[in-house]
Amino acid sequence: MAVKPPSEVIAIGRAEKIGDGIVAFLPQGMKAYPASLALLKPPVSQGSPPSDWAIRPQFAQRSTGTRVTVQVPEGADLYGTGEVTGPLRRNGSKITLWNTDNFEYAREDGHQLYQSHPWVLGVRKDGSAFGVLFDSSWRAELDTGQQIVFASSGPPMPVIVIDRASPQAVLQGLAELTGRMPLPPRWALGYQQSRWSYTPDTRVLEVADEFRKRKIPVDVIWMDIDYMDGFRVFTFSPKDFPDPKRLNNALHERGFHSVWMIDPGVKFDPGYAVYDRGTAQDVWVKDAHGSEYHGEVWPGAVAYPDFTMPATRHWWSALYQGFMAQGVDGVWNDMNEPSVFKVLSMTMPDDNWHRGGGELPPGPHLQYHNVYGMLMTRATREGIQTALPDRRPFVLTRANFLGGQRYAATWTGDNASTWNHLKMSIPMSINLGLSGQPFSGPDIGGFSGEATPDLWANWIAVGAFYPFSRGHTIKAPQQKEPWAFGPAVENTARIAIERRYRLLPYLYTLFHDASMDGTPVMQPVFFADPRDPRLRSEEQAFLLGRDLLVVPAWAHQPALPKGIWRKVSLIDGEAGDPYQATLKLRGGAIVPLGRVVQNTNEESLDPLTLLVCLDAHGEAQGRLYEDAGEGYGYRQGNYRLTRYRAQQQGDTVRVSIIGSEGKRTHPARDIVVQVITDDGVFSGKGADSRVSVSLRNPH
Ligand code: NBV
Repeated sequence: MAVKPPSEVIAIGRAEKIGDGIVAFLPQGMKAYPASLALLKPPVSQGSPPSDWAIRPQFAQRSTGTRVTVQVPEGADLYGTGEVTGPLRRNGSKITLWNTDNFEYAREDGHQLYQSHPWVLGVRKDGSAFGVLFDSSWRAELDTGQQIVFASSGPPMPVIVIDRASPQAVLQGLAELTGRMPLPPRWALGYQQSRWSYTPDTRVLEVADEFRKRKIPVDVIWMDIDYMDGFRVFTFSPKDFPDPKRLNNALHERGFHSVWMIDPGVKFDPGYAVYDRGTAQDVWVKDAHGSEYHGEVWPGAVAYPDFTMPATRHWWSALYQGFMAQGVDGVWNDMNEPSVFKVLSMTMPDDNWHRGGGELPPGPHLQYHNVYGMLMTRATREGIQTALPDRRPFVLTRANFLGGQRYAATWTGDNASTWNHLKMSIPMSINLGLSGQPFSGPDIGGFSGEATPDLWANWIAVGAFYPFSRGHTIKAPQQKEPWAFGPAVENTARIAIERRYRLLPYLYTLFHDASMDGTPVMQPVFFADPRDPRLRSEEQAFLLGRDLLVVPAWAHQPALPKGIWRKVSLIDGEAGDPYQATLKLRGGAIVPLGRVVQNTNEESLDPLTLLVCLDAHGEAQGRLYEDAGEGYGYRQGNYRLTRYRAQQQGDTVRVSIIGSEGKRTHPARDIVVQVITDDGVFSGKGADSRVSVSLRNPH
């Protein structure tokens, strides 16, 4: 009897250039590029790849699925691979791509979390870079050793390789392929406060008022599952949240926005309108025998919408019409791995059946599990967009997939109040950014367990600089609001959050950049100099954009990029606080700052402050992006992107506008320029776009 070889090589059937420095490889037998959930649109061939193209996948068929191997150029450092625990540098790691509700990251040591990104970024010794995208949603193991091995439980898939001059350029290529994060509303960049749960509605307002009373800036308050009527999605508890519209109005009056949770599981409860209508429209995931599948979650038995079906997504989207009409501003999609209680797998069976439709073929859960959350957020986003066509949707999701930045921001799930999880949060968010998702952050303070005042203070001091900055906690007696740890920690929190608010004009400019070309907001330090081998593993310090380096107070002796980096101070009092992260400005950069405001509804840019750090030639440049902060006027050109230049001539630094874009008129406002030098900070003021600063009298 012939023994089947364990692995049969499949030749490359087609290799096609599909972009600048981008080649798609199709295994033999694959006639056309199949429907892709990761890609924004089907790739279009631009002819043959360059003859010297170096990185090529090798495909093999195995009894258990498909194995793809890619040789890693000698000395290359690997990154990306999505949301996983462990070091920033991914060489030598093994992860499982199978979205998993992973409380405290305890399962599989956190090598399998809520999201899947079949994507590896490589940076060669010379600073040039490549990326490998395995275009498959099936369960897979991703091994990033001497070679990259992607072992999928599914059929052969296309593999796309990007090869460009720098890691930044490779990430732009990833964004060309998988799409960009749409520009969020500006309020979503503010500090946000959550807990499981603020209930009843009066408690929500108490917390909101407490922030205002204590003058701690904040923009958003979050409603976790307990606002619902018996955990039925799209309902409100008649006892605790009898009038959500009134609550939202009251929050809006206080300058807050509100985000409310919606889970995918719909209570199996004949008589409950959402369940009844879903059943009538036949939207549920089926088991292997074709019956409605039920799993158990918060409400007890639930049915799960089959988001692979266009009709289901349409039905789900329509549910947001009434929901958003309650004055809800944003939506939080949780439990969408999908999570199922009381089963070992913690999710639905592999052979449950998704019916697909449109471009998606029908298939088993094993195929669609990893994109369940992404398809849910796609429908959520579309629903919000239809309900509130003039607003920018804000969706936060726990589960997602490569390309999911098109639909939702993300947080890193149920972390713990430990030092380890605080430290890990930085490489996790950086690697999400290096996997296409610029808008992420962990639960500040840690979700589960008790945070000591010291830990919480350290966490908020750094947490103010995550792209997504939200404090959250599990249902437990401990309060984790900024004032819950006593006056000293409250002061640390106020300073940290005020620093974020001063930086919002810069942050918003970075979000604008990310929405244009996929450049991450939070960046690894090696982005400052991809050729410098010392920076490749730095994972405590990080960059915000190109110009600002954040060094946590606990990060001892991080490797810093060469060149001029000068310490800057944003808030009086920060110097005396041992918890605050050190912020360093790059020589050659101008960073725009606003005033401290209590929320983003307040005008913060009069005066506009420009922080200047001159390079060795006495020059610096920077940009400021401004628009209405909400809505789509910016797409009609109603924005302003201003470029500033500072030049030293003798003892004077002159700052002027060297270009601007957009129809938004140039606002009449004061400009304060602060030039950071080794001898101190020199300031100047001006009413218009030309400001001179004398370098004779430091502050
Ligand atoms: O809805 C409750 C929680 C939520 O607070 C948390 O952020 C999610 O990650 N949710 C998980 C469900 C229960 C977790 C034990």
